[in-house]
Amino acid sequence: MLRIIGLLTLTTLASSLNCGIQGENGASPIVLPAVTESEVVGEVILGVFPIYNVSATGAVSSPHARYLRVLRYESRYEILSAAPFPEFVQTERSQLLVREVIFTCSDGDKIQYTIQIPILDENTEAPAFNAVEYNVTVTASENGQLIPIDAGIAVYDADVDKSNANLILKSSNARLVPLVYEMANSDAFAYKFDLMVPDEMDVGDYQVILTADDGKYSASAMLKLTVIGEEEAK
Ligand SMILES: [Ca+2]
Ligand SMILES: [Ca+2]
Repeated sequence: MLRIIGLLTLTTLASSLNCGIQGENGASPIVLPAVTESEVVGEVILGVFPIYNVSATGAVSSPHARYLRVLRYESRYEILSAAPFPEFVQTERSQLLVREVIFTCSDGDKIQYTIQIPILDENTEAPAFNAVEYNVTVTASENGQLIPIDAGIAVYDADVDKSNANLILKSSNARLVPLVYEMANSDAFAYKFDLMVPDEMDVGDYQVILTADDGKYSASAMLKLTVIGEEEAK
């Protein structure tokens, strides 16, 4: 039994070291240095790998293939950007660009490599409200409790890393306190923006400016709030 295991190990090692990228056997991904999304908007050489004894290369089918271009020379393999990285980050909603490639050795053996390029999201997307103006009517309460206002207000930030979409939501009326919930959304970070109104707010019409700030960009919307008395509501 021991002899068989030893033989298998030797065979695997021999075939995996037959050709390919020098110093790499394909067992673990090759991770290139991280780049920030705005760093690459045109063609840039991202990595140069010395190769040996390679007769052909072929990319494994990958949704990321269109973002990268590769050049194989006799003794090196180059990987270049083919599309702007902000486009990659936004479209794929990912910060890891992956390319898998199969090298064919001159004797027909094959070896597969995974190359990973971390692309760091930057704060490039501004917050956005789902409307420019909201209208809502609430009844003044008699019992001293706070009344949550649900005016259908939602705010989105399409950045990919949460640190670039951590919104601070405010109302211009200090007596209207934001009540914020995070919502599930695959295209952007999304927040439901309700308000708490104290019952002692006088009956009348109020115009409230709502703002969303991500630390770099901000957006605003108008809330037209009407407070009516208990009698009026009946
Ligand atoms: Ca971004
Ligand atoms: Ca943002």
